[in-house]
Amino acid sequence: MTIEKELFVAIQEGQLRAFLQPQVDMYGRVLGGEALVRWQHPEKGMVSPGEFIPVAEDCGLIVPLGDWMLEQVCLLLNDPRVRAAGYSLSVNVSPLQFQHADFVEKVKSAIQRSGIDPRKLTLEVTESLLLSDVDHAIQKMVNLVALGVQFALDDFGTGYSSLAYLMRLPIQELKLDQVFIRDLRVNAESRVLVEAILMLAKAKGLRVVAEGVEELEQAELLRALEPSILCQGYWFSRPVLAEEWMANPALAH
Ligand code: G
Ligand code: G
Ligand code: MN
Ligand code: NA
Repeated sequence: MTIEKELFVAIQEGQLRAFLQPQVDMYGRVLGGEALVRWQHPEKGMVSPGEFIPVAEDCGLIVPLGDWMLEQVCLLLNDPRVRAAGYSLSVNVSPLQFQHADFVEKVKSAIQRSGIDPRKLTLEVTESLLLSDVDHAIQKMVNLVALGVQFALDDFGTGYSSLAYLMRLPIQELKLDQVFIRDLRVNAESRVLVEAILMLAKAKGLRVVAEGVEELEQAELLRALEPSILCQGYWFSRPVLAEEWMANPALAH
């Protein structure tokens, strides 16, 4: 069987799993997390999305996969433990999924069916959204923001778009790409870039999440630069099976 066919079957037969990676504030409190898909393959075990997301994007299966993840995240947000803790959850939205004519309706109906507070749902998009019709993409985002949903710009700082262009997007959050965090302590240039991005975010009233925080020193540096920053990365926790997280939400240190 080709991987496309296997993936099709996997979606049909419920082999996908939602994992969550916590996002932590400067006091070590978990405020929410990012949902990341995994494939519980009957023979290969847990397959990483790096191996099948590109395939799903090429063959269009990213649309049903993305629908499923959105549904899962709404279910999780509806969990009484998540509600009680006030967590926000974010989910990755692939360009093809976003460009789909039904996307706004799908999000709207997922919110209505689950009865969640839409402000707790963040859609992570990348600047590749801007490769097609920009005005149309912005209009769609505006319609979703009107529903109460939040937008995060993922992998911020690694793309090719001009800042002016990016700042036209109606987003509420920037996700600092892990390349900036990786050598924050040793590379003065990375640090200057991070400081500049933090200033920009502050001026625009955007929340910032740092990705790929693997060491305490990185978290401390980031928090010294911007106390309101949220950190996500292996130092706090790897992505964990959503059900496991629910059972023990205070996983991060
Ligand atoms: O979790 P991991 O770091 O292995 O993820 C690898 C890549 O797969 C990342 O770029 C991540 O954004 C992407 N990814 C993970 N889960 C999803 C998902 O549910 N939808 C989409 N579109 N991408 C995802
Ligand atoms: O593309 P996106 O930013 O959505 O994907 C995030 C990816 O980063 C996921 O695949 C996740 O598993 C991975 N990740 C999360 N924390 C860390 C970390 O601390 N270090 C590294 N190297 N990768 C991480
Ligand atoms: Mn992401
Ligand atoms: Na990212």
